[in-house]
Amino acid sequence: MPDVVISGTGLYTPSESISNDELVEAFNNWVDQENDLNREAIAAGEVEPLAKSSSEFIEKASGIVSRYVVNRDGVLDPQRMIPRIPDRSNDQMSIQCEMAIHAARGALAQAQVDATEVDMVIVACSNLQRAYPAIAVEIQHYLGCDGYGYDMNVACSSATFGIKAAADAIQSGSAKRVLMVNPEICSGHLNFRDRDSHFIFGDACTAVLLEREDLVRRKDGYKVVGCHLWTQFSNNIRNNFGFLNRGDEEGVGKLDKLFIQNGRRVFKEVCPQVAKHIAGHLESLELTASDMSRLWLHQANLNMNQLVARKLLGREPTAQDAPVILNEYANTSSAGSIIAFHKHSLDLNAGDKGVICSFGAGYSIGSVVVERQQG
Ligand code: CO8
Repeated sequence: MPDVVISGTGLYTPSESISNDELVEAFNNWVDQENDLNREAIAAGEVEPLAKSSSEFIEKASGIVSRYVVNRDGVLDPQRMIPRIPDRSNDQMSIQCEMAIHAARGALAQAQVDATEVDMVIVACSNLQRAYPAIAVEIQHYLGCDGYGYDMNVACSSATFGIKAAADAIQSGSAKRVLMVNPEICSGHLNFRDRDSHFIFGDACTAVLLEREDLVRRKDGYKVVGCHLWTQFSNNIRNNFGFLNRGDEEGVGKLDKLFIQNGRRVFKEVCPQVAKHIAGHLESLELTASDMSRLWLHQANLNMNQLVARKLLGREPTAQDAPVILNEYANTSSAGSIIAFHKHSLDLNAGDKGVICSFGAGYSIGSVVVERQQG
């Protein structure tokens, strides 16, 4: 079977961002308005007053300091708290396609590959803006790629599952060059009026170009040493939004049609599983954690990443061991581990190995062990 190489990565970062303080101010203004509206019922003990959010809590509980968003005004307007994303006509490029094309151009340039040489496009992300046609086919059209494309969704693990699908396609001979993109507009499905989760997500798009090893022009890319995927059903992270919602009018607009999670349970159940998953994957490749120069982990929670890295390495991880980008980006779902890889992979030497690992709803975990190639 031919080897597969990650020869390029790209990142699109929206131009607008929101700091914790700005987000908390909007949330607390809304809380004041709601409590004022319910003043009498609260005084009579019939209604519990809503509690305020705090920047200190957010940074301490998650490590998040700010997040990029496709639109900040709509999110920060206490009367709305939903991003403003105007509909586009069918003749215009969709917003997810536009983000993906920005990120894809970066990956193609790094790999010195022309879009016409790509013969497969995979869009792998948590939320797709429409049912069909597939966003991947639209990207294929606007970039001028050959072959075929499709969309897939494994929530936060979409990118690593997408890399596995791309590597399988190349190794089986279905494709030679695969563009795998992760256009995540998490602000679209986040309840900015939920104190427990309003701070968690941000928007971004990543792109990864994978090529058959004998075709690469950029010689110092990363060979895919192995991929390992795992899923187990859980309701602890869930979103019931879908095309059947209109079949029950009473459910339309209810809070379960947005992101909901039991964050504590997720933290407790997923962390040990991730460490076990990576250790098992490395063992199957006759490697150990000490052979890894870097862990590019899913970026959901700083404490979570430190716990996973500590369990794996058996010591306190340094910033070099497991780079963090969630302070600036928050959780960008499937894009997170790829942003970490994109920003923190150029300094490794030929022969150095690392693991990209994402985890999230499903539950799902995907790990990709990679090795830096000689330039
Ligand atoms: N401000 C101040 N205080 C707060 C706030 C707030 N905003 N929120 C909660 N508190 C209080 C609580 O009321 C509680 O108070 P008390 O102790 O008096 O009861 C206290 O703080 C502690 O609350 P928690 O136990 O909830 O806090 P945690 O320490 O557990 O931290 C986290 C909460 C940060 C959510 C943490 O549990 C966490 O990060 N868990 C893991 C989450 C995770 O990784 N999820 C993965 C989801 S992503 C994914 O799979 C993709 C989904 C698809 C994306 C779609 C886009 C929207």
